[in-house]
Amino acid sequence: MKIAIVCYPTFGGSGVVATELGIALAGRGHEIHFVTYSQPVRLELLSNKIHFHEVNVPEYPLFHYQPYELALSSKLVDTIKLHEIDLLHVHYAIPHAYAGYMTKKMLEEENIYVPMITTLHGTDITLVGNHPFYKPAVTFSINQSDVVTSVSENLKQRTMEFFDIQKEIEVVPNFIDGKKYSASFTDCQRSLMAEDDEKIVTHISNFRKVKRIPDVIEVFYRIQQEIPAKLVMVGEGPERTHAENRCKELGISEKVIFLGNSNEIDRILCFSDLFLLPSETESFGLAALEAMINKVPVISSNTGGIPEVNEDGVTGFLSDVGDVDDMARNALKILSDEQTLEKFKNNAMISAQRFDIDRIVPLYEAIYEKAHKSR
Ligand code: GMT
Repeated sequence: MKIAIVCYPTFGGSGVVATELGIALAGRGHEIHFVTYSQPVRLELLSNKIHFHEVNVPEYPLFHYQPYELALSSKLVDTIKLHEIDLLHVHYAIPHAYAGYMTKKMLEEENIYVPMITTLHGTDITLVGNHPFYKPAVTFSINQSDVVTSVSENLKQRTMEFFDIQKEIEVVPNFIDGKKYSASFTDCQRSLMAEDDEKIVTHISNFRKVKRIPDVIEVFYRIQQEIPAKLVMVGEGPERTHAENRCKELGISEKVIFLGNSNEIDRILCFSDLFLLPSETESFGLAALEAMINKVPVISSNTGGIPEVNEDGVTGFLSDVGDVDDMARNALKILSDEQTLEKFKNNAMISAQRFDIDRIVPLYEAIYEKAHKSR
């Protein structure tokens, strides 16, 4: 099939999932057209099966806010007509499902019918989408999608609670390419980050409030009081400066390395012993899954879709949101004993295979086939 994928191209779960999905679909013979405002960060290789169409929004001083939805839907109409696209898959409801609906309507004027699949990722429902200023438009565009998918059972339930949804929501979990990771590094270069006797604890996120970055620091503070350890912080966002200051106040700056955004997540996870994800909420927790496939156990909050990924007592531990003492206790249970650490590492990698790309991508393909047939 010829599929247009709309996503956010920046670092962030929904863009990563959309990009990896497009690459996998291209590998399975589909022709993929990414339509977004810049080339997705994980899209390294363009090929005759993967195309990128940039949405440009001309600046005009009259507009206080430049109309991205207008530019996106116009670009989609042109791209779909020019490349005879069969299907539109939008990731993250705001404003992509809204722009997608307008695209469909414009095309229908020309007797072109293109089904739209909307994948809900999390904050489009739990944080942003249910704001009263957006809610009617988000409800409308979800209901107008031909198929709606969500990345976890929990996100599906929350969507039904928050919005008046008339459609069935299909759960298609996020996925990971196990082959890519098993083929990765044999030499993890731990020495780049830590001394031989130190454990390496890692956190990766966009450093927004919802990630509870201060909890990451508090948990690590307690860990390093008991065992030699380093904390590797990967990502950029509004909470970073505050976190760096807090490390200084606690006198642990020497033990905490802030790396900023990185394209080498697997290289970093390769030398990590433990992953911290104490988020306020998380529809899925793709970062936890990426850690797990790299044999890194996860200490997380018990919220949203995280328990669907991190198995309590098996691949890591779950604690109440904000319970940093419990998180630190659990972290030490794993890190203080080599045998326990090895057991959790193996469990994490085995459990992550539930979400292997070869299991999940066919679920999307089946949805595409069905939507295309019932056009
Ligand atoms: O976590 C973020 O803030 C980024 C956000 C996104 O849309 O890029 O992530 C959401 O989608 C990811 C991919 O489906 C999920 O793994 C994350 O759990 C989800 N984030 C939240 O629900 C906070």
